[in-house]
Amino acid sequence: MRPARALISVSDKTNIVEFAKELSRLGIEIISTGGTAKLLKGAGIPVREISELTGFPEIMEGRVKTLHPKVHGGILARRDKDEHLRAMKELEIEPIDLLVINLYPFKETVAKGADLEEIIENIDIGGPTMVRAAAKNYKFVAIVTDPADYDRVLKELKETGEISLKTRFYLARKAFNLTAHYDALIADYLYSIDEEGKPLACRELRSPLTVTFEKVQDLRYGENPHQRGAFYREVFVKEPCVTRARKLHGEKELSFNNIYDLDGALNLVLEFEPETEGVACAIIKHANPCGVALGKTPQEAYEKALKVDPISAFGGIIAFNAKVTKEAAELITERFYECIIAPEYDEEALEVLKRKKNLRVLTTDGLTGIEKRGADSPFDYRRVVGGLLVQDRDLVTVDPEKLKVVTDREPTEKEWKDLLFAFKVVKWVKSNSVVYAKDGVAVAIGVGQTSRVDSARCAAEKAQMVGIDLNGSVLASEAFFPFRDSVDEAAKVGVTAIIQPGGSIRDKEVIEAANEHGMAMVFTGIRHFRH
Ligand code: 93A
Repeated sequence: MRPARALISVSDKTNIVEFAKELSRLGIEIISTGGTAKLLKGAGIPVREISELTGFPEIMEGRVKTLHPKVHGGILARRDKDEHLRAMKELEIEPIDLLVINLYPFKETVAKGADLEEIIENIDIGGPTMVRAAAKNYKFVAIVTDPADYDRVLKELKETGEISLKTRFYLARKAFNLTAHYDALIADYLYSIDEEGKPLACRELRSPLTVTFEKVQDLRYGENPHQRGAFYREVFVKEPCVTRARKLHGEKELSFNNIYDLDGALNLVLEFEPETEGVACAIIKHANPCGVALGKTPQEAYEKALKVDPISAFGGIIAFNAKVTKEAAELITERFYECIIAPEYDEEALEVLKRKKNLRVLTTDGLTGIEKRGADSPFDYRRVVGGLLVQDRDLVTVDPEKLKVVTDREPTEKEWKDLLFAFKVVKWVKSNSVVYAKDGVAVAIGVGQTSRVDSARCAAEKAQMVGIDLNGSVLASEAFFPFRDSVDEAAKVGVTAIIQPGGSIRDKEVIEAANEHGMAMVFTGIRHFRH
């Protein structure tokens, strides 16, 4: 296809003057809309105004400028059909062979915090209409929507005088991808507000699903080297999360598994308010914590977390809920870790961490934002072959007022503290999970066994191996005990109190076991399965 006429109408005017100049030099006639025409004319490029082509003025502040049969006929006409050619001739419709269009900046307008009226004005109607028309007719027409493609098109035009079918198909695909994403963005945004533009406290599960993702980057590979991988993020999300985190240091790119583990690490520490509950440190391996502790300082929290399982910690991911100090950084750099994520770093801490060339250091830019969690990213997605499971994220924390003591004995004050800590940690451990805790440290973590009693046993055995005494610890289980066996196991190693959802048909037997061992037991009524 040898283009004779181009219509240029762009909001993002990056490189458009250079591109148009070259097109014009190649003898292609240029038609353009208001702002674009002004810019091109200003640069000395011969331009025909769109109103001249349509014989109709741009009206309603530009809302209607290209929505005209002379434009759409010129784009959509099949050049191989007599009837189409006849209609063009009779109605004096001029063919338009090349379109250069990008759309009103809807996303950017939302991002800058504009009011609803301005946001609505930035819903492009004429642009996508032309883009879709041109993409549909790619056999005869070329549609360029991305300034990154200007060079490719120019090169081809200069070398061959044509835009090949291959390129037109490539451009058409991209064009439909753009309009599909653009409309999804609008729907996504509108589902996040009420009719007056106020953000909704929580979104509903929508049908059809219109959550928009944008590609951040390709990754070196996926979970394994033979799998391709890429990283996408939800568009309208402001809460502290790994997808918004900023890398401050570390030459190596984040990997698929790094990002997944960083997510788990950050979720866990964000359970804890630094001011009221203390500094939390979590060390994560394969999405599971191998060390979690609270401390008065990051150093203390880290040291306590590390002691639990120093072997597993090798090559792990570390997260803090508070500013990282130099003292903590010094200790961290004594060992090999992949990544660290925290709201902030002392300047000196950052200098210390930067000595490790491959340690990726990430910040949430001061955000701890526990209260904001889930506001604009309320869903959890699980992929199954051929489909998608969608659910609310598990953002529930227990209300201490609603806890039920079911044993003869009440937990002591110290036990209460550890029980609540352990139940927050166990939420982020893969099921079946149990967490033993003592003095604000998860002293043993039972991870992902297919039976609960195995999780309880494995964790206790591991603690023994490391030389940790579980005597006087408490235990949290993310789901109810189907039998009394786990309670008996816990008693053997000296657990004095247990927290669990309750709700088993054998609750009575389980409570009896706790009473027999002189334990306190608390029911939360909340289950935290994590598959
Ligand atoms: O307001 S619109 O929805 N109605 C139209 O008829 C129309 N035609 C082009 N938006 C329309 N456009 C858009 O204007 C293009 O998609 C482009 O983003 C923008 C370029 O406007 P200007 O050339 O005035 O800067």
